[in-house]
Amino acid sequence: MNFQYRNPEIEKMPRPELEKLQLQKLKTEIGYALRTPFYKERLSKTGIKSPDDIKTLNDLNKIPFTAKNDLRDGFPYGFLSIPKEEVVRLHASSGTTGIPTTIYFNKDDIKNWAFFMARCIYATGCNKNDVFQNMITYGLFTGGLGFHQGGEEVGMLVIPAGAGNTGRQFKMMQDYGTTVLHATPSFLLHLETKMKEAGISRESLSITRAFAGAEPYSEDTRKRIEALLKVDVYNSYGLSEMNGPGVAFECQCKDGLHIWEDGYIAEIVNPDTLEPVKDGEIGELVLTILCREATPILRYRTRDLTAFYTEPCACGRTHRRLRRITGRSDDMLIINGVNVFPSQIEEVIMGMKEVGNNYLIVVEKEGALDRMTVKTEVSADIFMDDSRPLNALKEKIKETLQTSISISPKVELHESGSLPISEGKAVRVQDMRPKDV
Ligand code: DLL
Repeated sequence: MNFQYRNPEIEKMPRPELEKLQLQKLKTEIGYALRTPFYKERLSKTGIKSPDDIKTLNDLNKIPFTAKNDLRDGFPYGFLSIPKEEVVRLHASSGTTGIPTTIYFNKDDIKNWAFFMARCIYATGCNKNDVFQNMITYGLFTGGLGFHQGGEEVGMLVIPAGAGNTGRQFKMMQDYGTTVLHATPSFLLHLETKMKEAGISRESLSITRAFAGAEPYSEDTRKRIEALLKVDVYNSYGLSEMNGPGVAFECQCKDGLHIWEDGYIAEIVNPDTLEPVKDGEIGELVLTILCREATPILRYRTRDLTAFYTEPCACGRTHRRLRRITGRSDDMLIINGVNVFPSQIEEVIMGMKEVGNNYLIVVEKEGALDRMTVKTEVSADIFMDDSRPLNALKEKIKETLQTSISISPKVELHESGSLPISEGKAVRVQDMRPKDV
């Protein structure tokens, strides 16, 4: 195979040199962190008062983990390390409550993000001759703009298509001769179903590659998309707290995701003991960002479960590979790429006096897409045989959820006391999606 490298001197850097580079960047990042109210306080307790207190990469172990709740508690500016007038952008994702996790960027941070994204895209064999249709949400979500900047950096023609509307997507693919797609894996499968329904022939399209990420999927799903759409599918991993996409990506070997270790320090720990797992064992990924000034985040508990590959990759890159994410160590659900915590739904419905005491969230597959149903009891003084107030309540729940978590689930109302009660801890989520990861 003919591999291409965007930054060969870094991508194939011998590990001792790579670790030296990490140490140097970690010290710089600690300097940024010490300017934030949050880390100033936290690091002072560990005796780290200046970047020079970090002598080796092992000194990272002295720093406590950072959790999503910390980011929430620091909302809105507790993690900001630069004056506000130097911030040029923010992105945000949902937290466990209504408070979003907000990440700020200065101009250089945005450039760095594009630099890593371009490296990912290039590693799959793309170049400036490609036409790249970015079929994912633009906006506060990082998938749209993250890939957009990376595509432009590679020099591809980028179509900011955004998510949804398969009819329009096919039209653009045909009109502009799209060669590369980016979407969630569920949307790629959905696209294929719609393609058949619309009678669009695969031969009328020029697509060769697709980037798929933002939600977990199995190797079987990858193979299925590849067979149906006749494209090479590359797994793409990232999270808003670490910029978004561009953290880890598959190369042309399509066997594990290279994590860019000049941009991130990756650790894998046992989620219960928080001790490092043995090399090759599954645990929770913990990340420290080395490429952002405005919002430094150290030892972030991603909650994503994965393992390091122990063998080097055939492509010659020295940056370690992660296994496909197999699940999470918390209860976050990902519905068609949108992150949702059950607690956010609870907050919305339990705030309504017409709603009773018990509820259940059911997630299923409907065709290729995820479908969420919120089943909730109504309060005891509502009569189930009067449909007008019931329909109004359904609409109210739907609209409020759409506004607060960008998901419009099916809503089912049940008589007070009729939903099953579990004997132990309440079971609030029934995830019926096939678990083939
Ligand atoms: O999903 C960033 C992204 C956009 C990644 C586009 C790839 C493509 P968040 O919305 O903050 O950011 O969600 C991050 O999504 O912690 C994982 O649980 C999950 N996730 C992301 N990529 C993958 C993947 C973006 N390839 C959360 N496989 C992460 C499995 C993934 N899970």
